[in-house]
Order: sequence, then C-alpha cells, then structure tokens
Amino acid sequence: MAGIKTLGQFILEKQADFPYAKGELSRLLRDIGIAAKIVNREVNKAGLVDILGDVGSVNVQGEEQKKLDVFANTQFIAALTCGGECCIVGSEEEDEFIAIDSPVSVDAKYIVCIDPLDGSSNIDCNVGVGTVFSVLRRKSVEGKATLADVLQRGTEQVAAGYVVYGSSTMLVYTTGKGVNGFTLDPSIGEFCLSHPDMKIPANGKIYSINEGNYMNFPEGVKKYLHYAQSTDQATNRPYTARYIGSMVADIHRNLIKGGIYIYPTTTCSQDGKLRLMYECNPMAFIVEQAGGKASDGFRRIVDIEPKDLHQRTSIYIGSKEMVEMVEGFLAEDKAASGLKVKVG
Ligand code: AHM
Ligand code: MG
Repeated sequence: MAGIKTLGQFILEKQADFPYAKGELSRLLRDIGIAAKIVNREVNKAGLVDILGDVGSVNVQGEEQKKLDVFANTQFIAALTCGGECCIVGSEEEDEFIAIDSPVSVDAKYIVCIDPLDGSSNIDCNVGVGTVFSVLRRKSVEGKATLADVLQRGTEQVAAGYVVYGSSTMLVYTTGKGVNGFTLDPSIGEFCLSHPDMKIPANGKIYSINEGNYMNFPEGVKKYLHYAQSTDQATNRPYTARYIGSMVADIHRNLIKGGIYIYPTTTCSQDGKLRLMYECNPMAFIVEQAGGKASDGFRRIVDIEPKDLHQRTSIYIGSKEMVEMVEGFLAEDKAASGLKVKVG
C-alpha cells in the first residue's frame, strides 16, 4: 500500500480540514465514485455483450438514447438514491428532475446535476466517453426541494467532477480547493491519486472544435481559427487541431497539455449545443480551479443565471490566454456589428 492514496482515503483526509463537516459531501462523492466504477466495468466490456447500440427511446434533447447511456443513468441515480445525501438528481437523460423520496434521504442537502455518459456518439467505436457531475447545496430549508433549488448559478457549486473512460479511467474533481485526479487501478478496483493539484498551462497549442460547422460559426470564431492556423514562430503557431467529439475527453487532454475547447453558437443552434447545468458549469468550475478560464464568449459560464434544467450555452474553455484571445475576437466583432447597426 506504500505510496498509494485511494479516492476514499483522500476524501476523508480532506474532510478533516473542516472540523465541523459531517461527512455528507464526502459520502456523496464516494457514492458517485462507486457508480463510476460500475459504469466503467460496463463501458469496458461494451464490445463483448449486447449493450451497444440504441435502446430505442429518445431523450429530452431529441437524441436517441444508447443502451450504455441508459445503463449509466440508472446506475448514478441508484447510487445517489441509496446514498441518502442527495435530494434531487437532474440528468441529461431525464426530462424532469428526479426528487429522491427514500427514507434515508429525508435530510439530504445536496442536489446533483449529471450527464451520466457524455460523448455517447463515440460508444459504438471504442472511443473515450465520460461522466460529468455538478453538486449544489439545497437552498430551501423545509418541504420538498423544488426546481428553484436546482436552478442555481455555477458559482454556487460545492463540488464538480468528471470521469473519463479512456485508455485508463480517471476521476477528476474539485470542491473549490484545487483539482485532483485519480486513476482507476483495475487490479485493486480503486481510484488512486495520480494527478494531485492539477494546473492547466496558461497557454497551449491545441484547439478543439467541430470545424465541420465552420460556415455557421460567429465571425469572431472564424477570425480566431484563422489566427490559430496562421504561422508565427513567436507564439508557436500554427496550433494543432484535436477533436475527439467527447467533451470530457477533449477538455481532459487540454487540461493536461494546455489548449482550448470551443462549442460556439452557430446559425443553426443559436443557444449553442452543450448543456449549462450538467456539462458546462461543472467543467467550468474544474478548469477555473485549475487556473484556466471558461466563458460563453462574453461572460463567465458560472455567472450565467439558469432558467431551465436543460438550458444550452456556447462555451470557450481551457488555457486562460487562449480563451482571452478568442474573447477578444468576439468582442471586436460585437463592437463592429454594433457600429454597423448605428450607421445603418
Ligand atoms: P452528448 O451529451 O449527447 O454526448 O453530446 C455532447 C457532446 C460532447 O461531448 C461533444 O464535445 C459534442 O457533443 C460533440 O458534438 P458534435 O458532434 O456536434 O461536434
Ligand atoms: Mg453530454
């Protein structure tokens, strides 16, 4: 055991920093870790058993649900229901939030918004997928928790994390005191601390965006791509394009190597594609805690006031200087279009 620190040990150790903590958040994180291990087992054997492919139903976003999506959703909801610390789960796979009404959850203080299996279009072909979760504290003090308890800004998150099921499986989380990463050691079935105090480089060379949508991008994004692809030795350009199509895996790589992940608004999806409450907010919390930036192009993601559980937003997230650069192009463009409107 020498030198190994498991996720469970680490969570307990951190809890000791807060002498009045009752261990509820620690137990919640532990429950998520257990469900992640079960999902990991199924993701790993997805090619062997009849779990690939569509399950036939369509989720609230109008997307076909894959079998593994459904499996992951069931596992996380079951873990949070049995754990007793969570009063509401908001999931990408569920139209409405789920109020947990089990005898062990009567005093539950936490709300979890989760994308149980992100990057689901990659399941069928053995490419990395992930889980993303955001933890909020319930605001109301009596009665049943409601949607108003869920719809809190990202600044109110008490914890956030993701699991990336890749060539190895990692769980990365923050409680607002830095970011720590744990790699699953399959031989002992434990997440072990492998990436303590993760920091994203202030600048990088990687940009991640679905360039197939180029024609529909805002002008500021087109200008940034032109900048990224132009040659300039002093700033290490041209940059390198890397796009897996699983946000968790793309952002995880950029967090380690330095880079930017962009999913902008397009003329076809004017609110963007990714979901604020369970995709963008948790990733923004983590990346900011690692020293990076996350914005919708004009303001911090975590400052956006949510109106709906499944609300979408544009996102520019990653190395601080890269996000600021693209924000600069977007601001220039906004100012120029404002001028055009005035002149006209
Ligand atoms: P999902 O939650 O249905 O899997 O969708 C989210 C995913 C992100 O992981 C990924 O970065 C993006 O959608 C890919 O979208 P696109 O295929 O439009 O590039
Ligand atoms: Mg998703």
